[in-house]
Amino acid sequence: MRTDFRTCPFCEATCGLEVVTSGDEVVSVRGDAQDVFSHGYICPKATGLKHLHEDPDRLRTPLVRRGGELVEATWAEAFEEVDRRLRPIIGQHGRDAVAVYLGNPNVHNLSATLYNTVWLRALGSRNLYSASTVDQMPKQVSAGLMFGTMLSIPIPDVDRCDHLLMLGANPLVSNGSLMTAPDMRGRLRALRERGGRIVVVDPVRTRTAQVADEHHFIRPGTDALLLFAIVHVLLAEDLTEPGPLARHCNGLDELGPLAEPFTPEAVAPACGIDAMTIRRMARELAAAGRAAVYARIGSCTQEFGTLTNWLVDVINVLTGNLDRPGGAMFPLAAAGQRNAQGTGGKGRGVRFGRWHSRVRGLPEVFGELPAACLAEEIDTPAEGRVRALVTVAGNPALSTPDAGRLTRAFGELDFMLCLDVYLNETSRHADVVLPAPDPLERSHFDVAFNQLAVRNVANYSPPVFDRQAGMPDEWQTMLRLAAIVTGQGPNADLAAIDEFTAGALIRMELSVPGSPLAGRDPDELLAALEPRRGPERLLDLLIRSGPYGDHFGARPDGLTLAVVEASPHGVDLGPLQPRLPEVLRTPSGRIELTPAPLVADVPRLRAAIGRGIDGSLVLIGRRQLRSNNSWMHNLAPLVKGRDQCTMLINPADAERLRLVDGDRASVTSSAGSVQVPVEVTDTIMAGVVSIPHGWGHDADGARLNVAAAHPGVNSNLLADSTLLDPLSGNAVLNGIPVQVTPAVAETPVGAVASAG
Ligand SMILES: Nc1nc2c(c(=O)[nH]1)N[C@H]1C(S)=C(S)[C@@H](COP(=O)(O)OP(=O)(O)OC[C@H]3O[C@@H](n4cnc5c(=O)[nH]c(N)nc54)[C@H](O)[C@@H]3O)O[C@H]1N2
Ligand SMILES: Nc1nc2c(c(=O)[nH]1)N[C@H]1C(S)=C(S)[C@@H](COP(=O)(O)OP(=O)(O)OC[C@H]3O[C@@H](n4cnc5c(=O)[nH]c(N)nc54)[C@H](O)[C@@H]3O)O[C@H]1N2
Ligand code: SF4
Ligand SMILES: [Mo]
Repeated sequence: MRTDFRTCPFCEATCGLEVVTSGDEVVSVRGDAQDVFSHGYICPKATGLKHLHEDPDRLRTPLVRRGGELVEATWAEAFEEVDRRLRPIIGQHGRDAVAVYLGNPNVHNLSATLYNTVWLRALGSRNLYSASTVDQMPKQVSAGLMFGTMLSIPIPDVDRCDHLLMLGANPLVSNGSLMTAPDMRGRLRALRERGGRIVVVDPVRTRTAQVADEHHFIRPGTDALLLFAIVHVLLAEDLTEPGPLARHCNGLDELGPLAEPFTPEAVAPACGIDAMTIRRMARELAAAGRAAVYARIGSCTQEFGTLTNWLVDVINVLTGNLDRPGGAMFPLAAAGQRNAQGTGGKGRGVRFGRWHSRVRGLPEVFGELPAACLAEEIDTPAEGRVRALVTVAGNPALSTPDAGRLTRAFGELDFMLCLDVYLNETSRHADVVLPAPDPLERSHFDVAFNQLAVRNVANYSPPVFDRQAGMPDEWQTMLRLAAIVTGQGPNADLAAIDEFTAGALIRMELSVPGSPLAGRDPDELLAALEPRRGPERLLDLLIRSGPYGDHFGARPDGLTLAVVEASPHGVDLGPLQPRLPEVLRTPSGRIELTPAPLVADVPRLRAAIGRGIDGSLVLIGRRQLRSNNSWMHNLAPLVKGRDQCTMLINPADAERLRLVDGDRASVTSSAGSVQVPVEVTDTIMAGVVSIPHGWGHDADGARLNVAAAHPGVNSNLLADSTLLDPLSGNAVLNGIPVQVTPAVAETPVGAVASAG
């Protein structure tokens, strides 16, 4: 029996786990009571580590399509096939003919966070897509414009906050997002116990709403109107108190005229929240000692996503709560945080639209194009068409809009490569599938989520198990791809490429103005990282040159990977600290409260003021405690019991549509149609229905035996890929107009008649 401590890689909460193993068997997975951040908290998904390790459907060998069938192949054969198929496409049609889609688990994977960029740079395609544009891109755009980098996202300092206003987030189910905070239930309870108040704004009375002091139903997609009305009240009633923030801000005086038309009375009919309540919300925010506004996926995947997320931080500034304890603060992570590099206080800021998508002419954002236009880039003929697709830890067939068209478009590709641990709705279309070690067979460090956490911590997890014979680690697969796309072939010397990668990262660190390593000899630094290789070498470099680092001996008490490794329960780097103005990377060196692209989008919102609620239905999504997007439905303990993929509908709507609990409804949008069992509940507001995403596991050719037994439906067959937040290119996945009717009796549940 052996006990290992490691960080759970499944969601953003980064809980510490105690994993007991015997040989190759996982005996138990429990919360690590000594973890410096999570103190023993876990959710039901944690034991998924055991079931994922044991899942007979999880891929352990590459698959290569031969004579139409995906068959097992050796790693050498698989890489040869990738080389044979991909190189001619690049040669004939250029690099942009290869599109890449990066899925969510990449951010939870150390190999991928450090090595995706290596092979993506080597490929050099402008057709890069990711789950970011079906998720948080609006927040990244607003944060980038206001503070200067895409991860300069203010995080609610929930442990010291007295008043928390939450929109479009259900952390009691999701365990928090863009707010890494294990045990949100405990943290929210503590907030209330110290006399604080929690206000939730959501079209559903969620579990989070149930533990709040106050919950307000809101018509989907109208959060920006509500928030602008709050800004209006703060300004009109002279309730703003930016205090010392004022001298760090540009644009304070421009907010008044912008907010002018957004009176509570004007926006109330569209939001479905009365004007008196909006005024009270604003006054209470202003009166609270330490308050934070926090908005998550419901606020992003909507028509006005970027404006909404901008207004969140405008209010945090106007109430004086940005960058102060108990307000919304900037974390300072140990490794890889762009807004902690070099001198700081100023930077290059962000630029968008350096290139545009071929078909719709949509602008690039942080190097990516909207996932909502991937299908048309494949299936629209003419010069510049995407001919090959590489997916890395993504399942766009279930997670991106107009999934029906995308699935058909896969059939028009000349080559498709999936790096994935399952043969699922997406990878079943691949010509080559390359699996990855399971999470217990690899090391872990949350480069991304430490930058979004309510407390500064660092936690490294070594692998629990050896990788099975022949299985490369995922960073090695990525280097192999780098070699293939640069014409070095499938048998290139990976050690040399890795050596080059580490050297390049060192030179990049040295070139940052104000780098603590300035003037040092790159070869000496590379030698100091010996004998580490792969992600550990890069991670050690990032930690040692980072804000807590030992700066390669210059600060002998500083942090190194070795110090973190020696602390199996994590290193506590303390509560969040004020970081203004050092955190800023805007060209002006100030917070941009009214960036031009955002101001230019305000008229679009103004036009929405007058929208009434006309009795039509709109669709939103939701998350479920025992589910993780599309990919943990093959783990039996997480899917046992009642059908989770149901449509929530208010009793008034159900009665009007003659639907009874347990009936099946047919749901139709401009993109497609699905049939789904109905759950009648007054926890959802009238006029809104909710179907979770990530289901629809009834596809031929997938190898998901458990998931196929309770497939559910693919809600993204209903999402219209033409509906976007224009500034971020983010898909509108909440607030989709739908028609609902009782389903025709003979059609089996889950059957799909896709239009579009
Ligand atoms: N309608 C609607 N759609 C949504 C959302 C919504 O709220 N509503 N939410 C959106 C959000 S927030 C997100 S993040 C996306 C998620 O969208 P995706 O990232 O496209 O989908 P996932 O379900 O996370 O799929 C992850 C894939 O990675 C594979 N995988 C898991 N671990 C590894 C690994 O270590 N290596 C490799 N190579 N593969 C691995 C899994 O088998 C799976 O195929 O969905 C989005 N789609
Ligand atoms: N158990 C579990 N945990 C997860 C995931 C999972 O699939 N399962 N996925 C992970 C991922 S990838 C992410 S991005 C995070 C997301 O984390 P959260 O943002 O907390 O996600 P949800 O639980 O979907 O909560 C979103 C809420 O927004 C509401 N909403 C929908 N439309 C609107 C709107 O227009 N306005 C307002 N105000 N509210 C609206 C929905 O009713 C829902 O309650 O969760 C992560 N954690
Ligand atoms: S809350 Fe997230 S990180 Fe914590 S145990 Fe559950 S899935 Fe893992
Ligand atoms: Mo996400």
